[in-house]
Amino acid sequence: MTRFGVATSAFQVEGGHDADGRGPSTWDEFCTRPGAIKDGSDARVACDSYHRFAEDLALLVELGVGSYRFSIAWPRVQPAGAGPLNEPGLAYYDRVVDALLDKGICPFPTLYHWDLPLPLEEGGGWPARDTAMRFRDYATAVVARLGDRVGTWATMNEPWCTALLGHAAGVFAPGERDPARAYDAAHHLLLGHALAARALPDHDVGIVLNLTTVHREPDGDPQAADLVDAWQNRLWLDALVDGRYPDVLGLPRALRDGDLDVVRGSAAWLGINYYTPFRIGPPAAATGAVGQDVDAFPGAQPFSFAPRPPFTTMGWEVDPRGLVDVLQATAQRAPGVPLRVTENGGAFEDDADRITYLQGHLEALQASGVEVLDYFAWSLLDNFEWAQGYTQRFGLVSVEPGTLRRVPKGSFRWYQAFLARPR
Ligand code: IFM
Repeated sequence: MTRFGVATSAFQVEGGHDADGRGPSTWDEFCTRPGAIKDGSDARVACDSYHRFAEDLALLVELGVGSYRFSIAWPRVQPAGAGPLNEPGLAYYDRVVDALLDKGICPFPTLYHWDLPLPLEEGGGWPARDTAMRFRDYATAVVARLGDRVGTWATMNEPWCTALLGHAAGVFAPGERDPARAYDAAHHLLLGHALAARALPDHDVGIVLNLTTVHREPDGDPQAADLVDAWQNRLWLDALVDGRYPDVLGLPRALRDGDLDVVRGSAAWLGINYYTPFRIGPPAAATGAVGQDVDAFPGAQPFSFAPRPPFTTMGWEVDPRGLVDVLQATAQRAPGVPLRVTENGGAFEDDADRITYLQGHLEALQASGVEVLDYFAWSLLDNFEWAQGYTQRFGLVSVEPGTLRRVPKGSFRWYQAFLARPR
């Protein structure tokens, strides 16, 4: 039976950017770059969940969730990215875990949701092999502290975003545009996940991927469709399931003998973050239209995306059928590996659209026939949406600018009623 929850991530909600010894992350630095964030904002305060977790907890209890997916901020726990741990930072997560358990809510932590400690970025970041070892050590230290109460861990959230949006398209931290380094980063993210998972044999350690369906329109560019699918889906699944990389991508320069043996079979479960399908249109030369992140698919000639309405305010197509397809495809690709939907939701100005989105996707979840252990709606709160700043509202709860007062939306009440239904 599926357990239902909600999700957030540390950088997007916590704030407290320099509280109790937290150090800067690569995203803190990225936010200072002119033009990097759409509304010029940053996440120094965000929703201030670091100081207001009690309020968030009360919302979780009121909502009636069975689990809460949150992430642990590496720069809060180990500001240098190596060496001594920052006790007050770790103590915060200790309190979060205890408070959730006390209310009967399962804590579901992710160890890395993009906020790399800045000293590690400056030392080479994910394109450098050492970062994978540092992640293993950090993960081991956190689990040593919280693992008596938390059995299931996610290592990485959407490594595609860090590697490809961060190092090829340059629209996410660290803002680099170098495809070869992006592929090295992808490899080291997988290696870091696998080293951590293998160092924690007594825990249930998985990874969260943003997999999606890739459709080629009748006039769509076949080479682009193949490359998009390879970067978005096959790279991660081929490595994790079969210990290889897709032929069309070649091999990362960073690959060393034995690495893929470590990666193969290292995910005890797979988390799927599903938001939207990709429809690949004609080469851009034919349309003049280039999708904003096409550079995140190195090797493809400029091509266009052809999303169909309705759209979220992110410009993402709403297509619940895509969730059915991605669940069925992943279940087939990774037989026997337990699946979770670790994020699903939509950014809308009109909350009625959010309800329609959630309802459609929850029906799709059921219709897929695939066994899914957990489903997490994204997100509990309106929060810092990365390069989009505060312009996108994914929350079931709005957060008033200035006062940071939490105000549940109609979608909160709708999900609350859904959760209360007997199953
Ligand atoms: O807000 C993000 C989250 O951090 C990762 N998955 C996608 C969400 C919406 O863009």
